[in-house]
Amino acid sequence: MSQHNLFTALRAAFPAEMSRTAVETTAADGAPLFYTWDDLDRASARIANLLASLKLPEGSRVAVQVEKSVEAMLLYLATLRAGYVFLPLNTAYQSAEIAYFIGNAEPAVVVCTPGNFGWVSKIAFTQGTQHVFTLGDDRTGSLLERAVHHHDVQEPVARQADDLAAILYTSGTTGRSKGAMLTHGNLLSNARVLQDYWGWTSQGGPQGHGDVLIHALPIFHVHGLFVAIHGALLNGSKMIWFARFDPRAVVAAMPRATVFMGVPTLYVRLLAEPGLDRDAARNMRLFIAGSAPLLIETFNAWQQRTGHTILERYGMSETIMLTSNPCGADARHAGQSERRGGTVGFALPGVGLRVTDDTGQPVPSGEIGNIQVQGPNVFKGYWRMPDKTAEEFTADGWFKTGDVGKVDERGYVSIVGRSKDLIISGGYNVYPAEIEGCINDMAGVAESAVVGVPHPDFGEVGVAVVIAKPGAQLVPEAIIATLKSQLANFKIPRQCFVVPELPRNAMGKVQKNLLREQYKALFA
Ligand code: MCA
Ligand code: AMP
Repeated sequence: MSQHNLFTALRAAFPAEMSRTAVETTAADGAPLFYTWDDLDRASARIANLLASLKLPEGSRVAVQVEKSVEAMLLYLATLRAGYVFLPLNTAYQSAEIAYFIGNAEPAVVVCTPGNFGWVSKIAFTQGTQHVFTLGDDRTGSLLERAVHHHDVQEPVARQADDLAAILYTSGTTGRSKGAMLTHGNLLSNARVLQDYWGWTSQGGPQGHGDVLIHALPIFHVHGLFVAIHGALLNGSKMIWFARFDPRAVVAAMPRATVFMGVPTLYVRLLAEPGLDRDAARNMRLFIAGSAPLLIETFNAWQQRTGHTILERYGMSETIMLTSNPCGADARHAGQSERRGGTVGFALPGVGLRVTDDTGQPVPSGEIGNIQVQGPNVFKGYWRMPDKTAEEFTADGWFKTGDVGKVDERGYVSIVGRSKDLIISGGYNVYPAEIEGCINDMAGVAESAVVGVPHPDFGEVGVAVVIAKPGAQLVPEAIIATLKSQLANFKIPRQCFVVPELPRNAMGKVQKNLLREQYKALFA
């Protein structure tokens, strides 16, 4: 049987010299920690063999909510090896959110932090999960205790390109989160395109072994889990691994690295670091930004401070990467090599991208419309939601991104807005409908609206505007406190206002644009 397991392709790219350092990091006590390529291979084999020993049904989901660690990455690789489906969960999610994901995905295995075992295992066992393991960020927990008894050699389970590799939950503009189903073929095809497009190299670099990636993003979303990890592994590149983003430590690591990936907030925070200058960035080859709009001010400031031009790219959980500014000259676009601030570059090779009006007709270049895409990177659909999946595709098979943008005559794509009601805060997506639902359920609330307003650090943050029921007395701080007990911290509005009425149009619909305008200077 042909082998399309993504792990097999990643493993084939490991360098012949398996004793070389693959990951360099710092232990919880501050001591330096090194993992060789051999360590990655053998440790992920042990975990894969542990998973195989559980005799799980075909297509089983392995849901994981743990702090970032190299072992958490190994668990991802092990899940691929064993042929199961990886389901990463943001560590900020609270019990009600976790209960929904576990109930919806019905994972056969759940892995959580030792500290959360009590409540997570209760939810998991109630929902029918058979196996709950723990994994701490200091190599503690039952997962590794069990894995150590398994063999350190494992043949990756044969997978077809169309078989599921991961499910990533993304919130919906209405209703609950949807699980985007990504296949081995989606992930590998996109990783290979990026390997070529971003010029990953195994030559040169500060240590002579080619590119070295600074990995400072969380690993429960596309950016840190797929774009960054696949990029490094598929090139046999070392990673300098940070469990948490610390701007000073990242600047200190730059002379030993060549590639950095971050959401715009990371760039804003790095620019606030006095040590960031041309000398610190002297060995760097590529700074990549995405997940949220990069302000032109940040793009320009970075150029001035470091002499490097940030490469901005655009993607989604459902599609992985869609467009990118050029790394070198782009052959398909008349040799264009300019990274243009305020644009997300060209559609990647193999990605079809079109801009349409609301009737679905393509608009001429330069005109604004809805962005639709297709390609081998586009997901298989939403987990157990065939109707939602059908809604998000056009009759001729294009995926509706919900982003609004334009393509200029040279092929550069710009995102100018979103037709979906979404706030992107520090690179995390926040769906106002979910927050409004929680507020509307509170006693004394008649109605609410949550809007995104500019924020110097997070790009955008939410502001809640609430109407009380007649006679009810609402306290904004109490509303925020209740939300904090229900939702992940990044979803909590930064401010809450109780007002007598919301602006409405003739149809009675709340005019969120007017609220955004009213509160736009709150954090200026
Ligand atoms: C933390 N807080 C936030 C956020 N993160 N609030 C809003 N938005 C956030 N993103 C809250 C904390 O709960 C805390 O609240 C307060 O802000 C201060 O926390 P701080 O210590 O400053 O935060 P941090 O721990 O330093 O985290 C900031 C961060 C982090 C490093 C920017 O949010 C982060 O790693 N973001 C990256 C997200 C990412 O990887 N996105 C990629 C998605 P309190 O004080 O009240 O407790 S993939 C994707 O979008 C697509 C596919 C793509 O194109 O890549
Ligand atoms: P997610 O569902 O978390 O994967 O977020 C995907 C969304 O992030 C996209 O639909 C865009 O709205 C947004 N996004 C990602 N990259 C960029 C970018 N470079 N510029 C503007 N928006 C972006």
